[in-house]
Parts: sequence; C-alpha cells; structure tokens
Amino acid sequence: MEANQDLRSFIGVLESMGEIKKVAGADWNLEIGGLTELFSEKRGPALLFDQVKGYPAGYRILTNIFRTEKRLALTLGLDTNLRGIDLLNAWRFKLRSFEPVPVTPVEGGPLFENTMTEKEIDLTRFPAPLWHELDGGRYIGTGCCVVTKDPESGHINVGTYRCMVQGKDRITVKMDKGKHGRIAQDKYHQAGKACPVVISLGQDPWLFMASTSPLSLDASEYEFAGWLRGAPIQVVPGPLTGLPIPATAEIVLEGEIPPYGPDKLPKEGPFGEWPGYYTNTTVGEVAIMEVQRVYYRNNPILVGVPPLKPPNQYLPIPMAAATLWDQLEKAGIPEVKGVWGFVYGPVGPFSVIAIRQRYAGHAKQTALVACGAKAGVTGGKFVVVLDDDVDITDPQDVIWAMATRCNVREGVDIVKGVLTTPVEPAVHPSARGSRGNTMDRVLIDACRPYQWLDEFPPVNSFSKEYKQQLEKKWTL
Ligand SMILES: Cc1cc2nc3c(=O)[nH]c(=O)nc-3n(C[C@H](O)[C@H](O)[C@H](O)COP(=O)(O)O)c2cc1C
Ligand SMILES: [Mn+2]
Repeated sequence: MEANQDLRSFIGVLESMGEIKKVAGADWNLEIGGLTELFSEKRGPALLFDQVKGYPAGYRILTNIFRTEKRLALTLGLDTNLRGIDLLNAWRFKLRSFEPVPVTPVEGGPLFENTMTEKEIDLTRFPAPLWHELDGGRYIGTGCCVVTKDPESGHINVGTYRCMVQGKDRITVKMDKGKHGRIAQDKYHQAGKACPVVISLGQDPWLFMASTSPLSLDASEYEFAGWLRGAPIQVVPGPLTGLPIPATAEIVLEGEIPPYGPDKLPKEGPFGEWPGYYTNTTVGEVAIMEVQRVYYRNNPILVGVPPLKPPNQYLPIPMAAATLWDQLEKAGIPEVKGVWGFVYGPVGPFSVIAIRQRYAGHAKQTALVACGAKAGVTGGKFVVVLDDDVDITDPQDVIWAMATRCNVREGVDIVKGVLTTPVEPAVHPSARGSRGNTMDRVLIDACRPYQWLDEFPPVNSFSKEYKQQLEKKWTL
C-alpha cells in the first residue's frame, strides 16, 4: 500500500509497520488526553481511539502520529532509519529541493459522504476530547488546518490554530497576531466584513506538516504539502465560500468569522499549552467562527495534537532547528555543526548550537545571530553555543560542557527586550499586552576559550572507536 494517498492509507502503512495501536472504549473526558500523554512519554505507537464513550463506533480520534523518528521520517519521505541530528540534517537538505506542487481541483471526494447544514449542525456529535484537567473546554481542533484567503491578494493560507467548541455551531479559532490567517481575518474585519473560513479537523499528515511549518506569507501550504506528499493535494471549491477544501479530509467545517467586538467574544481557554502550563486565558480576544456546513466521511477520524508538558512533545526532534541552522549559515556563520533545541520546540527557549571554532569571538557571534534570527526569535530564552565534540542532542552532555567550559564573566550575556510568545509563563498576566511581549535572552558561550584552545585540559574519555574495539574483544 502506498503511504502517500490520504490519512487512511497512511494509517494502513503504520499498521503494517506495527506503529499504531487501536484503543476501544476510552472516555473523551480526560482519558484520551491521559493515554496520549502516557504513550507520547514512552515514544510509543500512534493511538487510534474508537468506540469513544458515549459516541457511535467508527467516530475516531488519532493521536501521537509523529512521535517517533520512524513515523516522522515516513511522513517527510526520508530514510526511516535516520535518528536525531542526522534526521534533522536530512530534512534541512530536503527542504533545499522544495518545488511547489500546485493543487488539483476535483469535483467531489470522500469528504462529502455526509453533510450537516443549518439547524442540523451539531459539533458535539464528534468526540472532541477534554485534553487536560484544567482546560476551559473541549478542543475539537488541535491537529487541524484552517484555510483562509487574503481579500487583497487572493492568496490562500493554511495554518494550524486551536479551536474550542463554544456551542453546537460555534467554535473559537485562536489565530495569534502576525499569523497569516489572522492577517487575512483582520483585513476582512477592518472592512466590516466577515472572514470566510474552512477548517479541516482531520486530514493527511503532509497537509498538517505544511500547516504548522514556518513558511513565508506568500508561500502556499497546499503546494508545500503536495511536494512533501509527492503528489498534488486534491481540493474541492467550498460550496459556500469557494475556499479550497481538501477532498480527502475527514471532517471539514465551512463558515465565517464575523467582525464581532470584544464584548461579543466568549472566554477561550485556559488550555494546557506547549510550555507545560495553562498560561493563556482569553476573554474577548479570540474570534469565533459560525459554522454553516459540516462535511464528513463515513466513520470520520479527528486528528488530535494536544500540547504536552516538555520534554514530552508531538515531534521526536526539533524540526525548526533546521531553519535556524540555515539562517545561521545565511548570516555568514562558518562551521555550524549542529543545531538543536530542548524544552519545547521546534526550537524554543533553550537552543543549543555546535560549532568548530575558527576565530576569536566566533561563538559569541553565533549566539548573537541565533538570538536575532527569525527562526530563533519567538519564545527563546537561553542560547548555548558549544564545541562540536559535545553531543548537543544529549542534555547531560550539554550540561557537562556548560558546567565545565563556560568562563562565566566572559561567556554569559543578557540581551534585553527580544520578542517572545504570548504563552511565555514568566510574563505577569497584567503585563501580557495586546501588542505582544518581550523577554530577555541569556547567551551562553560554553566553548573552550579560542585564545588558549590548545592549552585547555584534554577530555579524559576514550574514543567511541576504542570502546567499540574493547567491546568486540571483551565480551563481558
Ligand atoms: C499542534 C499545534 C497547535 C498550534 N496552535 C496554534 C494556535 O492556537 N494559535 C496560533 O497562532 N498558532 C498555533 N500553532 C502554530 C502555527 O500553526 C504555526 O505558527 C503556523 O506556521 C501558522 O501558519 P501561518 O504561518 O500560515 O500563520 C500551533 C502549532 C501546532 C503544531
Ligand atoms: Mn502561511
């Protein structure tokens, strides 16, 4: 079976690889969230929940799709034996061959097997989970794709923005400021118009990858997804909005986001966020979609990608570190040997960069560029630069090198007032402004000092090769 057809053929391939488990009878109320967290912690199989308590058999939810390097590599079309930084680097090189693959318009598709209109619309017919104990509601959209059109340029955008059920035919769609969907929405609202929108709540993994990738404003996520999939994404014009709907999606909502003022917008959140906290509760800030049509396949599958407390997260490697790596090189930093991120990703508040030092100040320059580069800017807090003998994917090795090589007064700098994410936990709620927030950055040069590199004490550890030889000789 070819993996690259739709979500169901992808699930078929996961089954043949032993990479998915079926779970019958779990409760939407915390159990699905709990099992997702537990199996993600173990870097276990993807989970396909069926016979969800109180719901008809066949109404399913798929979680933990990308949690192992094997499943991520399968999605990215890379060698499924690659691990860690090798997988990251393979992805970095693959991205260089990116060529947009235009969509194929089609007449219909399996998505249109069922339709709900007007009074029939009832989003509670789908088993949206309560993912975490303190969540303010049921999030039907976490692994979703939100399709919007810029009213000026006509450009189509697809982005992943969380959606909470607010009523039978209403959901909030949390597009943060600056996100491409939000830019389009704001343009409609400034003209006093409703923003047409289509939301897929379950779709092939390539479209989700595209929808969550940091592409430029004028790039097309649909065309990126087609390239990744190795075949064009098939789309059907939305009957109400004309927006392109993925023909093989599982569940799609079509409707509009009216230009309501803050007093007409409901409470959204709290929601267990990716830094590992229930940070963000919003009242009167997150726009609401009025759902006018629901299309769904027989036995539809919701895709769930709930945020989890770090180091648990939905990806096995910090994929956007590939973008930061490229941006460092484009800024002229030589000899970058690896880029990684801990805590949450893709790069997040703890970025680690390995270099082979070539000149005085090389490490400091690397840290400064990383802190200012687009891919390193949002949500960052610590940037650590290390020599390339350190395994930057191993937090123990990183801490050992920081603890032993960093000459603190020379090596540590604070840069004040850099852009941060709205969910930064260490910004006081009263200071969390509608114009965004900043956070300071700690730059740590933990490389051996370049000026006396040759005099730095040698490391008292045997080489990998010697240890392998010993293992062969001494079968203890
Ligand atoms: C599981 C998941 C949930 C996300 N939820 C949100 C969200 O609620 N709001 C938001 O602005 N970005 C969210 N993001 C990040 C955006 O999807 C990401 O920035 C994407 O590039 C946005 O598309 P755009 O650049 O076309 O706006 C989420 C990402 C993931 C992986
Ligand atoms: Mn975009």
